[in-house]
Amino acid sequence: MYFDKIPTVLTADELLDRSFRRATKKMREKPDKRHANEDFVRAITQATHDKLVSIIQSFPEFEELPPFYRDLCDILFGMDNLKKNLGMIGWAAKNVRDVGAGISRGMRWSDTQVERKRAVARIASIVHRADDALRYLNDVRNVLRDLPVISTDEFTIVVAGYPNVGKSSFIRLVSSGDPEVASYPFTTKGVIVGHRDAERRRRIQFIDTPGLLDRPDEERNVIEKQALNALVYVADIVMFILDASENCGYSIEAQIKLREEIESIISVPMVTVVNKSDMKSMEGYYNMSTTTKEGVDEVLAELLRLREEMKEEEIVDLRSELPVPEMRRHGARLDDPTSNF
Ligand SMILES: Nc1nc2c(ncn2[C@@H]2O[C@H](COP(=O)(O)OP(=O)(O)OP(=O)(O)O)[C@@H](O)[C@H]2O)c(=O)[nH]1
Ligand SMILES: [Mg+2]
Repeated sequence: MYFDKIPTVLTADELLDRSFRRATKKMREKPDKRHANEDFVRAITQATHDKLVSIIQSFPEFEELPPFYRDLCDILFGMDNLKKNLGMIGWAAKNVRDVGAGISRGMRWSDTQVERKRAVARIASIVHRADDALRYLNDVRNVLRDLPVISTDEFTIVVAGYPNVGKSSFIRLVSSGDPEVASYPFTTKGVIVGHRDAERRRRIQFIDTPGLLDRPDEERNVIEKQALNALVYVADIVMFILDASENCGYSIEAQIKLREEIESIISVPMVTVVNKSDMKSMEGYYNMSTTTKEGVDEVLAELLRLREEMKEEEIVDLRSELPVPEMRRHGARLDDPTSNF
């Protein structure tokens, strides 16, 4: 994963405290009384600079992440915001280095306690100016660490639909995913991953998404945008759930309109399923109830059938792209001694 190794981002005070300790320790190891203050300034400059640089390096290159994660980071934090805050840390690192180097150079002629104090104060002031950015990046780090790990190798079924229609109930029933289920909309606020074992130790990845409303893109909230992002980038199949009973609080017409919109933006097959069939079912669709479990096996069977079909298509596709072997094209036989091949 890209995000699980990012260490806690220290606040300005914590960072200065560590740099101080590192510089003091270094001085104790190499006591050179003649240049003690100059060496201390050099050491604290180096330690502070290195710590700031290591923060920048601990974050991934956001623009170069796979599209799903890149857009997710943009949705959650805003790419410009990320760049601005990382840029602030870069600014602080460079300034600490320049100021520290400048002051320590001058200390060759006047190695005084006063200059040493001046350097420490200047460095502390620069790092404090980056304190907001450091705190912000620590919040980012905490969110990134909890993002779901989405595999790009596993066959992926993304479950979508209006809020409160039973998406999470389905995911809980058929996979290892453990999303919260509740009787109010927008219970699921991010993308949640579950797995189901399939043949030959291959797993199917199920992705639960937050509910979507049928409304223009610019009005969609951060929660909805995450759902769309998963649909567009990671789905091999989209399973769209309708609630014909309208117990979810939304009309079936609005739900069907959303279904059509989703179908128009994705390029993978879509399976539409009416849930809560214990209350109301609808002709022309798969019907199921995650409460009574009626119809759930049939829906699963259809998803697996589609998956098989897609695998076969892939094989055919691959075959048609294979170059026809030269020998066959010329009608030559391997065991033909007169053949030039
Ligand atoms: N009667 C009935 N209720 C159901 C069924 N499936 C889910 N529910 C109920 O519908 C409500 C919403 O279920 P969730 O699984 O949280 O729905 P969701 O689509 O994940 O909702 P959001 O995360 O808010 O988008 C809960 O109170 C469930 O108990 C069903 O088959 N029959
Ligand atoms: Mg949910």
